[in-house]
Amino acid sequence: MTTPVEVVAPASVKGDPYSVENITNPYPLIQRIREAGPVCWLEDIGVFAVGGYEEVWEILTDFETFSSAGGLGPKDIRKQAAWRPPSILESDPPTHTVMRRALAGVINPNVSRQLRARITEPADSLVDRVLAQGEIEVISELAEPFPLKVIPDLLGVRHEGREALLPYGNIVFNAFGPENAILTRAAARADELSRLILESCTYESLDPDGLGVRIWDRVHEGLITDEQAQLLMRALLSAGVDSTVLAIGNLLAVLAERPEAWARLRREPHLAKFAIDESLRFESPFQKFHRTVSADTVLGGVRLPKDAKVLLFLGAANRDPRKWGDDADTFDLDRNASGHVGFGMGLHQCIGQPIARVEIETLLQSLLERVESIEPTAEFEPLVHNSLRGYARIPVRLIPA
Ligand code: OVM
Repeated sequence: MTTPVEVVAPASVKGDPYSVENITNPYPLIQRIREAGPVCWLEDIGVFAVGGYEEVWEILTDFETFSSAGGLGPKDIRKQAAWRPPSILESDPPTHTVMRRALAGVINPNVSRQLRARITEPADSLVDRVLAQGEIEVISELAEPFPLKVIPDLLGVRHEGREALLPYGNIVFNAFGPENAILTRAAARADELSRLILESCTYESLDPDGLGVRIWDRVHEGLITDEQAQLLMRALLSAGVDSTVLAIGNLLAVLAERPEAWARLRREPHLAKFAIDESLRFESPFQKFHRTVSADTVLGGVRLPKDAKVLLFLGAANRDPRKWGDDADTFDLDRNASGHVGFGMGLHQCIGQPIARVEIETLLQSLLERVESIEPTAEFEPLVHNSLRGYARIPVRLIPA
């Protein structure tokens, strides 16, 4: 005999997570979502929402019940066409499995080792340059230029069209939210930017010595189609720049606001890796996206009907006191932040993670060696964005060591 699951109505929560107020400071709404129960109903936008670590983890690791093929935004792209052909992150097995295998053959630990050796000098010279300036704006002068050089150089992407990378990523990540004014503004040049990006992803336009062309080897082996290879290249270019820019920005913002943490990292540089994971937990760049329910189910006592969208708050899971303790809202260099969902979890967990980590580690190490302190010179300006959290401007003064 099976015990029937007790089913309750989800608590209703007021508040629009896409309002400018809740975007610039998501934490009060996030707390109400977590405290409303395992699953709540966001009445202002008409969607189920989950902010507890356990439930976010459960959804991310149950790809059979919580599908990605409906897209990560609020509309079901199987019913209403998406703005572009679906990506690997908008797929389920068995399609996903083949695509993931093709990428896994290209991004491996060897890549990160070679990348580290290659980008140490560029990181050092970038840091020397901004240090000579003294006062800088971190996003435009440090956080953007570094991934914008590292990623296309690594993949062998031609120079023509590289200017499309940031604005294209801005469309992609904003499209994980509703069709509001934020997305409309980001998507103004969608056709032109899509064309530039797709042209950069063809076999012919890739440098034969770069990593990107290795994806095309998988076509020649018969694992994936031409179209799939182009879309996997597109995925690396979509996912690999904006997210890392904000991860670098959030880390440096957190450390600029905590001079004692900067001083300690300079004394104990082996803590750098922990600082990076703690900042990914504490200020997760990728805050929220949706999954689609594949078949009627019950989660945390709440009935979720087939085809319903569920909004996952990764940034809430990463500050859930039941997982992280009563000081979950504190940045703590002594915390073990492993298990955070800043890179997701399960089948779709960020495949570019080793690359992002090497970029962030290299830049941080270079700064720790050369910079005595980072002093904010004006209030940091938050980014208004549908799915990413970070800053548009981080004005600081760098004091040389
Ligand atoms: C993609 C893609 C784009 C943005 C983010 C992402 C976080 C993937 O095109 O596959 O993963």
